[in-house]
Amino acid sequence: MAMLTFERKYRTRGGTLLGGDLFDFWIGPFYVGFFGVTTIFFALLGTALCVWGAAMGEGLAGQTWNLWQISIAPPPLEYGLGLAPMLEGGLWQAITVCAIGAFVSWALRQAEIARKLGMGYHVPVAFGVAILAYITLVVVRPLLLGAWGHGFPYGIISHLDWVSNVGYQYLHFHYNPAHMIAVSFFFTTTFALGLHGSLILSVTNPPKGESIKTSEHENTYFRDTIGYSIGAIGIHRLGLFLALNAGIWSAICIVISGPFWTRGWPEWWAWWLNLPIWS
Ligand code: UQ1
Repeated sequence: MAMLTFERKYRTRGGTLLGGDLFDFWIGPFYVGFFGVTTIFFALLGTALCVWGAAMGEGLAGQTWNLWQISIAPPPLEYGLGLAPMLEGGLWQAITVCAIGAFVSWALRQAEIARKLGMGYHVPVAFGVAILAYITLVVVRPLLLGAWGHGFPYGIISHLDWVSNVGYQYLHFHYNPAHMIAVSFFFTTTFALGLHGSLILSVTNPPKGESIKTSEHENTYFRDTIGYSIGAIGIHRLGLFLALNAGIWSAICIVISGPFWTRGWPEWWAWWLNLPIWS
């Protein structure tokens, strides 16, 4: 049976947050909605501005169509929190507005679809954490430091250079305690996904001629190996917890660098070396 045949019964009207039933329809398999329209608008405009910037000479070393080297830079620090001319960071400011507009529109479209289906808001809330991490980088931290120039440049190589440079500005970023926690959550997320994905495939993708196994086999596998199974819902709760914390601690580790701590991160650990218990 084609997907669209049995999915038709889930296509319920209403549940929109804005616009009533104006955009309450589907194009092929895709729900449109007011926020689908605003997502397309911001995404197309932001992309066009990037292409225009590339054509006007924004690149790591002057004008280039090399996809790796194109870079839309934020304004020089001298512009502070003001608006900059288009080719001196104004483009970056406009693209940032488009990016936030598109990301937030997408989250609100997810919320509308969740309402239609009578689901919880877990998906838009989770995506909201990713948006929060981005906004921390290009809005919150630049605001706290007093200049849009503290945002990162929009380019494949250039944003990596930015991460490296900002890291070395604090001598050794791996000594940032929030960075330590964020990295640990990223690694644990991939570990949990590896365990979960392999477990699910191992029970649902048997060799030819053999039947699929059940959740009892999943539980038994982990009880036999480590004496504990977190369960089918539990692993997804754990996964969501780990993934959201990776994003949240990433945002924390960068927003405290500068606004809260301006010296090298290794030096922050002086509080540990200075504990009276060592003397
Ligand atoms: C697990 O216990 C479980 O329950 C059956 C899963 O559900 C399908 C899993 O995917 C995984 C990975 C585990 C094991 C995880 C822990 C934290 C013991």
